[in-house]
Amino acid sequence: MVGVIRRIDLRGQALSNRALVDALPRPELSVDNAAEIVAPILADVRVRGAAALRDLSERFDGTRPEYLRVPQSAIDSALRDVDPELRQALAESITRVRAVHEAQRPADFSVSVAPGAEVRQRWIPVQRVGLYVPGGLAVYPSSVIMNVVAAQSAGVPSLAVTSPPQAGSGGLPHPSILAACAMLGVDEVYAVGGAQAIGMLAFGAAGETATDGDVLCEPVNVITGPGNVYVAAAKRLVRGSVGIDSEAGPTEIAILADSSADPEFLAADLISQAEHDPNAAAVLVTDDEALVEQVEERVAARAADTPNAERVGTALGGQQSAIVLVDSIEDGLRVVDAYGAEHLELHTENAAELATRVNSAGAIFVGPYSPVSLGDYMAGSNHVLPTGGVAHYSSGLGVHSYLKAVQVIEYSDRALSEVGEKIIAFARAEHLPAHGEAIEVRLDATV
Ligand code: HSO
Ligand code: ZN
Repeated sequence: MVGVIRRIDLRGQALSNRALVDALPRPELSVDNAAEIVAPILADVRVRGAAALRDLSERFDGTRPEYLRVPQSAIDSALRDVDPELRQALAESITRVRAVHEAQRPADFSVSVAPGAEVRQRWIPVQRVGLYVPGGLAVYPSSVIMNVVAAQSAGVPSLAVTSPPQAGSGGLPHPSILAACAMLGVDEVYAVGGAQAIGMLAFGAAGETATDGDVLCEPVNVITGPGNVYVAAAKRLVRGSVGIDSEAGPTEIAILADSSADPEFLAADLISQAEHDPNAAAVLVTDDEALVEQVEERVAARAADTPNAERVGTALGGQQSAIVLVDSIEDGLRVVDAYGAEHLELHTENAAELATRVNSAGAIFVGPYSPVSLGDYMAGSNHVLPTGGVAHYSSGLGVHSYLKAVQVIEYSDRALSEVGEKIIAFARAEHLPAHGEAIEVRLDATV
């Protein structure tokens, strides 16, 4: 039956890491599968630019946008008309997210390796970035904040935001998204969504007249932002010609809980992320069978009542969601580490201590009063986080996503001559004598 979370019982089993990975729930529609669907869309945008974007919008968003680039007047009026309560919420979120991201900026440094031998490191912002804001099943002004504030805190000079056109908003992105852009001082906004938006940002797009110099959008250097599985697949395909943040596909919540947890909180949190997407994943890992029964009961009651019940039911009943029973919280820690969830909530005794021992998660939410919804909007942390196990090797969105480190080398003649013979020995060993000569010519000059 749709909506019932399946159980996976790992108790009494000594699982190798490999077996653990196989036992864990993962979605059916992977980014790999979606890539096949997305490749021709990217090719179309590359060749036909704006004309392709209009056709693809009609096909996938059910609207043919009048404006692909949102006029400034529409951004201004969205800010004028925004609900005052939402405006205050956006402002508070911006303040908190900015505080965290300003603190994230890494420091430049300079090391004197020997007298007169200096290596410096400078962090340089990427010059132009494209920020994707989803808007299919729901609209996400909060994602505007997460992307834009991180890029601004990194010092990025040029940024473009793109979000799907909404049939109900005259083919423009949702007004709340435009209002958030206005509050952040963003004036380059496109009404383009899905894989086609990623193509537009990666390749740039010619304007509709297709005459030389008619450009709708200039290409960017880095594309970030969450999206559905097709957006994630498109980002994977354009990676290389542009940089991307870690893959942020359909959302995931994992909860590690013991008998101290409140089943009502757990049920509410599992459902909260399930309402994003029928492909969203909700995973509860616990050593307490009584808690499982209580959570199942509370999930059933709450899921029946929630406005997005259909999506929630599909997500919870899908093979990507599960309740995993383990012998102990220590075993549970191994399970959540192997899973590498986008969001990991810890509802256990000593949750703060446990958090220090987690190795793989996009973000960790400690204790009963730090739910994922807090992080989605208001904690100050970023909600664009790695999904699908990418947390094993990658971080969530942050200032670092928009920075490159460059090393600057400056040696004096004396400092060079001090290591000259050693460099020449290296060059000889690598059969690259011209490398050695580039040193010798200087040593000769200094004697
Ligand atoms: N949980 C989503 C972010 C979000 N939730 C935005 C609500 N609005 C992915 O981390
Ligand atoms: Zn969310």
